[in-house]
Amino acid sequence: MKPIIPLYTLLLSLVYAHQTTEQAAFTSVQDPIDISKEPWTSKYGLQHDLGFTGPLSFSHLPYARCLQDASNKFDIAILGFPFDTTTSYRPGARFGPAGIRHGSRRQSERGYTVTWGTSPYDLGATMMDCGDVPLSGYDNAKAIDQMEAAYSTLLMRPVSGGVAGRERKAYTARLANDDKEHPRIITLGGDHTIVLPILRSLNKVYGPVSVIHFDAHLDTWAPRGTTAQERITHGSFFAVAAEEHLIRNTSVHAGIRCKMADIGDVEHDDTVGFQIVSTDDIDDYGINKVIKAIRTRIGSSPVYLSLDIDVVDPGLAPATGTPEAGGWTTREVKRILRGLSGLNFVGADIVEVAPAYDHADITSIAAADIVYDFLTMLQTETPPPPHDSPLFRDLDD
Ligand SMILES: [Mn+2]
Repeated sequence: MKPIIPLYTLLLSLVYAHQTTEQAAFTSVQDPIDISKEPWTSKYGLQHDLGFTGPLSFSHLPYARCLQDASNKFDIAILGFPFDTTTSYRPGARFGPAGIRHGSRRQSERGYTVTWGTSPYDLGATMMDCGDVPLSGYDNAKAIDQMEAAYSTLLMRPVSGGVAGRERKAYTARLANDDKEHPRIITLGGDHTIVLPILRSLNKVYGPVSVIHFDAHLDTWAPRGTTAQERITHGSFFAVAAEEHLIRNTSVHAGIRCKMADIGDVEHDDTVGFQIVSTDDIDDYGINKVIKAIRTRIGSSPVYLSLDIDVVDPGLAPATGTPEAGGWTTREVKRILRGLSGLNFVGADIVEVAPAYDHADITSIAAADIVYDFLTMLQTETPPPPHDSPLFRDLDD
């Protein structure tokens, strides 16, 4: 029995030595693995992502948690605000950022279309998906403050200055109070209240901005409620923004068709700073005149673009919180957006995508395609001319 104890002690000391010194030494000196000799790489090359695989970044753009990682500079950022606790009807837009990214998976650096005649990925901006902001799901005041803090953080980051070999234009320096070029952020909502903290943040750089607001609803209704927080909903946030002098009285709605109390709602809307393009105006005046009306009202002011997916007909975008029948088609919205190219955009969002109500990803795909138009529109000086095809030349009218 006597040798057992020393042997046990010896074994313990060997294990201890292995854990503290030998294992560390082993991991620090191991040779790098030559993947070119491994079965996969030697036979099939790199592990590239397919359209329907890979991490979920918008359009397979580079992804970083930009709030904690400032090493990647960008000119245009995608940022998710998963927030839906100020909705009046169907909740679920907290899943919007993930849904829109999912709908973007067939998009990639192959971005040329005959409609635009260019690709957003060839126009010089460095783009990055900056992930989602971890927002409180239980305290709206805190979540709204978190959104403002996150947006301000990215808005004050230095821009990339463009992709190597491509001249990148300055867009925002001449609009900013500090004469510096600021990144432009495309925010994926979230219910529409997310625009209030965004406007608070933009105000610190640009002062009051005009707003182009695509929506079936006004979202300017007079704040009601018995607490400060109850006043802020996805139907009142623009009125709150006007109280705070965040928006100019040169703003415009596009696609309005909701039911209201009476004409008083429209008169109040005017005091908030908006004029209305109704859904039917594209039939009565035509798309080109709608575009001209919006461009004329905005002029050269710094302008923020906010697009509620419920501007699109629920037949083409059913997954939203407050659907309204009889809306614009996705194609009509995209045509109007192209016509707004060259305005002084300081940021944009798409909101109210609630994927749980979707069918076959139809709403997420539409929303992702609209974001693609944002990416191009933000880098284009003038609207693209009509598609020029040999098929249409020399045809009699
Ligand atoms: Mn809205």
